[in-house]
Amino acid sequence: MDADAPRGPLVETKIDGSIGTIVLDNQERRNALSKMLIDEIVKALAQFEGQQVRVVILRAHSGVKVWSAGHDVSELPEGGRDPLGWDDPLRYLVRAIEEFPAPVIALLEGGVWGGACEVVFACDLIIASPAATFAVTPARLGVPYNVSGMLTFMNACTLRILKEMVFTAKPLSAERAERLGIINHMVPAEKIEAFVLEIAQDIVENAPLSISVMKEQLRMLAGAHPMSPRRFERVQGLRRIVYDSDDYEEGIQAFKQKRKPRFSGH
Ligand code: LCV
Repeated sequence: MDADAPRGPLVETKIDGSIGTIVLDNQERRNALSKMLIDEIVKALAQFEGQQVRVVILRAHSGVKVWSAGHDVSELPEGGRDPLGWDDPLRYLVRAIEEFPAPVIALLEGGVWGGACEVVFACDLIIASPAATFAVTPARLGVPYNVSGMLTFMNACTLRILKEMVFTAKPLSAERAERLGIINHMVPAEKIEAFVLEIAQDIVENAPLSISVMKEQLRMLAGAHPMSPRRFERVQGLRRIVYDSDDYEEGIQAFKQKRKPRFSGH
């Protein structure tokens, strides 16, 4: 496909009763979370909010091998600038999901990579097919993940499991994720859509205001980690060393050149 050709929508959306569904629809780029794709998801969420949708299902097409390949690497800044700053589209999407006034359910099939893991972990419920996997990949690219993103991950699993995921950058299976309580349910692919719709309908039948306020309370309580300005500044200084490093540059170049990175530690 001609890279410059105008492309149709990158997501499909629909509303059935009080249930809104967003389908990631950019398979040729493995649903990489580009600014364009993220803008369409955020726009859909805003429309759903305007129409008092009571549950959102965020999914890819049935049978995908890759749910999302994570942050669009071609949009990462080349050194000298924080790659995951406040205004990065990925950060914006995570906040939009966390602040959406109704539950967002991630329906997963296929691989979830990098920043897409944070997007999924920011969702309120996660239901995955056995083929789904979760790979947290900053170390694979030499990226210094940001503080609120690490907190999203910390709220999704124990510190020891998170360390294994971030240090190895290897995919974690849906079976193990369910066993560890990282996801709510693992459901066979042929049954997952009906299963998710049933849970969504259960939620729709309850009081939306009560649910919305409990979701916001839990967001505030889960984010209530005291970090002094001094500590925050120290973390930002450490992160700058990483995104100014040769290794950050090498990670991105290696990805673009489709080769294994050779990290020097500088
Ligand atoms: C841009 C892509 C991408 C992509 N960006 O298909 O968490 S952090 O800190 O790491 C954060 C910064 C982050 O999220 O970084 C991204 C982390 N993601 C990954 O490391 C996964 C990178 N992608 C892959 O490993 C493979 O694409 C998977 C295994 C997901 C799928 O492999 P498959 O063989 O099915 P291709 O690799 O051939 O990808 C198809 C097209 O999508 C592009 C890729 O460059 C290719 O484009 P071309 O046909 O132009 O070569 N693509 C894939 N992922 N994250 N573009």
